[in-house]
This record gives sequence, C-alpha cells and structure tokens, in this order.
Amino acid sequence: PRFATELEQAIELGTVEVLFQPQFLCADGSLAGAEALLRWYHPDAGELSGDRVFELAKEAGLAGPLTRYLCQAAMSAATKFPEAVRLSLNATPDDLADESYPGVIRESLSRSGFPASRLTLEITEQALVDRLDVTATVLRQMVNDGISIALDDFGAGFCNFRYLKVLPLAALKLDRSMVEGIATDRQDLAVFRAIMAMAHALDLRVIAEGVETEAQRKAVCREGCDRWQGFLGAKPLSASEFAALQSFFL
Ligand code: G
Ligand code: G
Ligand code: MN
Ligand code: NA
Repeated sequence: PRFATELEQAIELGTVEVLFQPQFLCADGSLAGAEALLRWYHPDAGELSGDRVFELAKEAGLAGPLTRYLCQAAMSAATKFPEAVRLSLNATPDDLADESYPGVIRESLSRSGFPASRLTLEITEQALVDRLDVTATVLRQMVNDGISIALDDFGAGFCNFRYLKVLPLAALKLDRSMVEGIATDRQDLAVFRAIMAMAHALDLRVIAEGVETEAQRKAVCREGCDRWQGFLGAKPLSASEFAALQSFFL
C-alpha cells in the first residue's frame, strides 16, 4: 500500500527514470538503437529493476499508468536522438493482452512526434504463452502502424518455434546466455550458428545482447548478427548521456 502511493507519486512527478542502452551496427560500429529501460530509486529499497517495478505496479493497479508514462517519456527523449537511432520499447505480457495497447502507443507517437518507422517493440514469449490470440491481433495492428517487433530474450525460455511463424516478427534478440560462451565454447558456438541459420532462413534480423567482451563482439558479428548491445559498448545511460554518445569504434 505504501509502495502503491509512492509509485503513483513517482509516476506523477516523473521521478521514475527512463535510461537508454545503446545498440551498435555490426557493419560499421555506428550507433543504431536505444533500448529504453526504466529505473526507480526508492528511498528505502534502493534501485529497483524494471521487472520489480512492474510487479509492484501491477499489485497497485498502476501498470496501465506506468506503461503510458514510460512510452511517452521514452519517445519524447528519443525525438532528440540522431535519426539513425531506432527506439526499442519493452512490452509486458499484460500490455500485449490488452486491446487498447496499440492506441496507447499511437497516442505517444502522435504526442511526441516520434516516427512509428523508428520504433521496435520488444516482446517475450511469455506474452504468447499467456494469451496468444489477443497478442497476435495486437501485434498485427502495431505492424500495420509501421512498428517493428523483436522477440526478446530468445534462447532463454522454452522457445516454441511455432511463434516464429505465427507472429509478424522483424528480429530476434538473442539472450545473453546464448552469447556468453560463443567465443570460448564449441557447443555454444554450434547452437548459435544453428539459430543464425534459422533466423536468416526466416528473414529475421538478429541482435545479440549482453555483449561484454571484445571477443564476444567479434564472434557475434562474424556469425552474422546485425547489431549488438551490452556492457562492452555502454550500460544504460540517461537521455543526455546517450545524446552525447558517439559510435563504437571498431
Ligand atoms: O534493466 P533491468 O535489469 O532492470 O531490466 C530487467 C527487466 O525489466 C528486463 O527484462 C526488461 O525487459 C524489464 N524492463 C526494463 N525496463 C522496462 C520497461 O520500460 N518496460 C517493460 N515492460 N519492461 C522493462
Ligand atoms: O530482458 P531485457 O533484454 O529487456 O533486459 C535487458 C537487461 O540486461 C537490462 O537490465 C540491462 O541492464 C541488462 N544488460 C544489458 N547489457 C548487459 C550486459 O552486457 N551484461 C549483463 N550482465 N547485463 C546486461
Ligand atoms: Mn529487452
Ligand atoms: Na533480453
């Protein structure tokens, strides 16, 4: 109950922070994307992760307001980023099971002036497990609006390969557990290669996340990923830090 009041105030005051983690093109190291990640610094509990804040918001009946706040804040900030930078927003399973969600996104797009063609929605397979029917409909509306969809955390869950066919996906985002051993473990590399072959056969672009070392960056790019993201490039940054960022020099 106390958290609920505090979170409600934080949303109103705009003290829930939106950070941006850069994504880089494998081809030339240029800055090509920003994943919006929320942070809330609670006076007693300290820094709370995105998942935890959404859990608390859901319990407090504030998930809808939080989603609307984050969409608006992320898109407004992203209008100041270079044109080559796409914005990635994470969507919760609840967002995607809600038929009013495409309208929420549309409203933020029109209020902020951020173009739909530069927006990627990151979804997880949990949304599909929960409500495949509604989620598929919601996603098709978003794609009609010009938004791209990426399947996040790929390789970390149960990976029902049927989703790759029934969903209007533009990209796979490989979970960092797929990336971790790629430069040091033959079996990890074999799995990575099989996923890349499948993704390319399905015309999906691939982004590697959790890239922490130069050896991992080289390997994911050599194996055909389009983009990479991870602490090697940068941790999540404030909007002003992000705007001051340059390319990752190869
Ligand atoms: O950055 P962090 O470790 O807090 O992220 C933890 C999880 O919280 C990630 O899986 C991420 O997808 C989720 N998350 C972070 N920011 C957001 C957000 O703005 N919206 C949603 N729906 N999820 C987020
Ligand atoms: O699940 P999702 O991909 O939306 O969440 C991304 C989370 O991963 C964020 O919390 C972000 O801070 C974290 N992250 C980003 N890059 C790295 C990295 O290189 N290593 C690790 N361990 N975590 C990362
Ligand atoms: Mn994500
Ligand atoms: Na992820």
